[in-house]
This record gives sequence, structure tokens and C-alpha cells, in this order.
Amino acid sequence: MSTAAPGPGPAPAPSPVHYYYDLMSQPSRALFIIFRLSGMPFQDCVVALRNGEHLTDEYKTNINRFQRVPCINDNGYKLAESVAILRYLSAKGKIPEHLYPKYFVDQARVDEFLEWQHMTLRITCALYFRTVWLEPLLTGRTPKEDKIEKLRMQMELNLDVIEDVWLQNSDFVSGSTLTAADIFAACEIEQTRMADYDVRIKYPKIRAWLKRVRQTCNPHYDVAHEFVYKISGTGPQAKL
Ligand SMILES: N[C@@H](CCC(=O)N[C@@H](CS)C(=O)NCC(=O)O)C(=O)O
Repeated sequence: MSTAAPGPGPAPAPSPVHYYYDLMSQPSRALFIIFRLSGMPFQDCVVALRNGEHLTDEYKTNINRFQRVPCINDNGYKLAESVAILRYLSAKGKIPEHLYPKYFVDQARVDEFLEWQHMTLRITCALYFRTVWLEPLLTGRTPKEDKIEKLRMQMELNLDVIEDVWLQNSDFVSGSTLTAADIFAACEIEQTRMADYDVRIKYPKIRAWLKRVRQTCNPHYDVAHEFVYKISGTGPQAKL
């Protein structure tokens, strides 16, 4: 029988990243798809925005001081902002290089899109979705036609840029293969389905690109968009 005192033993394994998200949120879906494609284990922490679960003091203090999704807690390290989360987990080696390159030249090409999209594609698609779908649901009031028209035009200015610039000579927004940039962009555009906007009518390149993104990301893309398909009443296969 051994009399040796028990040693310190192996350090306890770190727990998987806690991921706080709601699949009704575009950046939440983007990270969800990226994590699944990366094979990165994560602890599911679903936050139901519709029930105001992010508006409690407990959420503000313990989860995210900005009271939004998505965000993570990596063994005590709390981080918000989807793009910052992507870069952090990439630096930790959790995201494969084909989704977010490590080589600075290739990485800058993906960053170029990620920086562009916040104040352009995201803001205008999200505003259209909010005004046409979310606010009427919350307030019972229908927005004025001229307001919807103005928001649609602003959104289409950015969809024009995706069609004519980002997809001008390539199959994906940052080059010939899918990266995180495509996933962020597709999730923003898919949100407008719920406001009955069909991007495929005016934009043939976006239409073909969305199909490529979905195919490359499936089955995770369809899992992430299950609510979007259900609420909009349009599956990805729906004909015009
Ligand atoms: N820039 C942030 C945007 C986060 C954001 O706008 N989240 C929305 C859902 S898409 C949210 O949590 N909204 C809740 C609220 O504003 O009350 C990111 O990329 O993570």
C-alpha cells in the first residue's frame, strides 16, 4: 500500500465558453454558426430578448454590462460585441483559419467587411426589420408607408454595394471562399425576411451567394435560422 501523500493532481479542465445568445438576433446567429462550424464546444446560455431577460440587474451585473446579446464568459472573462468575440476566440485558436485568417493580409480583407457592415448593412437592415416587423408587434401601430419606403431605399443602397462591389468579382464577400464576413452579412440580410422583404427579387448575385453561404454552413445555418423561417413563413427553398 502506498503511503505517498496525494499530489496536486492535474489542473481541473477549464469549462467551455458560456455563450449568451438569442437566435432572433443577427450577430447571435452569426457567432452560433461560426462556433458550430469551428467545432468549438460552448455552453448554451439562451437569453430570451422577447421576455426582457437581458434587462434585469442580475444580467447587467453578472453577464453583460451593455445588456445585449451576444456575449460570452470564458472562465470568468466577460466579453461583448460579436466581432470582438470572434477575434478573441480566433486569437485563442478556437476558430479555424479558413473562417477568420491569421495571416494579417488575409485577415485584413475579412476585417474590411466586418468594419464596413456595422454602420451600413447592419444598421439599415435592422432598422427596416424593427420598423416593419418588431415595432408594430410591440406597439400595435402600423408604420407610415412613406417611412417604410425611405428605410427600404436606405437598406437597398447597401444591398446595392453588396451586389455591385463586395460580390463584383468573387463568390464570397472577402474572396473565393466563405469566411466569417459572409456569415455576418447573411444573418443581417436573412432578418429582413421577417419583414416580408425578399432580397432575391432585385439582387441575383446576392441570391446566388446566399445559397452558397447556406450550403457551406449547413446544417448549422438552418438550425440558426429556424425561427426566422418559421416567423417569415418562408423556408430557404421557397420560390419567388
Ligand atoms: N454591436 C453589437 C450589437 C448587439 C445588439 O445590437 N444586440 C441586440 C440584438 S441583435 C440586443 O441585444 N438588443 C437588445 C436591446 O437592445 O434591448 C454586436 O455586434 O454584438
